[in-house]
Amino acid sequence: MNEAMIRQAYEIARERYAELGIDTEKALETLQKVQISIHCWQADDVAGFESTGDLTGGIQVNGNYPGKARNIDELRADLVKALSFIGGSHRINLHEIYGEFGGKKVDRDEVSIEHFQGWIDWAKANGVKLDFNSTSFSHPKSGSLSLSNPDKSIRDFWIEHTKRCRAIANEMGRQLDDQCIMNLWVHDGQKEMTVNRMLYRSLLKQSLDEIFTTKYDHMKDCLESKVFGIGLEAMTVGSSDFYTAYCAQNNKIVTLDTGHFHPTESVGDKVSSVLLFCPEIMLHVSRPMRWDSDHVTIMDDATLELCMEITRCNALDRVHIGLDYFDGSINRIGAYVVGTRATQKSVLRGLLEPVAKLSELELTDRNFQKLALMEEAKAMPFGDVWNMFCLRNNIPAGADFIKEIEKYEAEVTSKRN
Ligand code: RNT
Ligand code: ZN
Repeated sequence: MNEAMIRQAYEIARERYAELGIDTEKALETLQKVQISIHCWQADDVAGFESTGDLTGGIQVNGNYPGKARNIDELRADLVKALSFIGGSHRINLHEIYGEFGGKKVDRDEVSIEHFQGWIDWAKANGVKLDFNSTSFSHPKSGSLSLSNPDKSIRDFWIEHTKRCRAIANEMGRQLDDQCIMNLWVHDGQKEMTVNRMLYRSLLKQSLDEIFTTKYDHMKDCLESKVFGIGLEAMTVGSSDFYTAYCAQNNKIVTLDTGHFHPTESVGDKVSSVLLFCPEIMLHVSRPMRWDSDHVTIMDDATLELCMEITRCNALDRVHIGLDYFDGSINRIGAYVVGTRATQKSVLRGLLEPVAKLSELELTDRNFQKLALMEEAKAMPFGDVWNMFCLRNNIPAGADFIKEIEKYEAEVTSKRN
């Protein structure tokens, strides 16, 4: 895009927003500081570097688009490429199965910091921070129950795994001088009508209590619920009620994955409720289509509602924004860039909302006026502010990144097989 045109359009946009009482400079400054936790697993369809086994645990990747990352070097190169089209400084969210195992079999209850030192060094060199996840899926002991398994030996295996992951996360946070957020999602559930709900849930609670006995200074725990997984349709042990209550009682961070609720539930609506009882929220922004399909995030109504709710609650410092989608049917670097930019754009839309005016109208019962202003706000030139964000970050504005990704595909990813 033409730089002079971007500047000119921005000046007009700045004045138009000022008329509504909004300072676009302040919005850009805030957006600059919003870190997105970018999931490493879009690059290789959640395969990881541990084995060549199938993806289990009720999640599924669809599509066979050529060029997925086959090893750690390719995955890192793809992430660096994607980051070059994303303004601001961000975080990379790793799963335990993405450790550097050097071709050796390192079982999940044997993993330690040595397998992630390379990632920490890479993060330092590339100016990103790290977040982490334990991995209970895609393993011979995954079955349908891990931390809630009535078989103590299996439960203990996953407890040991999760404890080790927390220690790794803490070391990541210490070395990078920034709290590492560790997410815990276990697929535990049942395919069929379940009679032992209380048993599984009390075992999960017990396992979590044991896992969290160690206190760390450089990591934070977050817990992710889900409504159901493929093949585990009848019940999920770690339901929304379970983790919301657990987090409220134990001062833990709630992870809200936008694909993990009933299709008509609003995740945006949950922000204020959760923040009144839990310290912080971690988001897994995704795009569920009919089910938890993990389509690439776009600036749709659900994402906008969620991001605008964060800014309305003035809670950007208590909500960590992470992404969680995996689409194997399109260019995967493109998937990263589209989803991350869409999330940033949605946050920007929130920052440019005339909240003070809308709030006053609502509190004084001027509801037609509120609705009218909300509608008109949708037609404000937010794209001109967004392009300025891109320009200042020295990244392609508008759709200019498309041809750059095509070039990387022609030169790099298409040559993988
Ligand atoms: C699964 C959860 C979970 C995973 C990742 C890979 O439904 O959303 O967060 O997507 O851990
Ligand atoms: Zn998730």
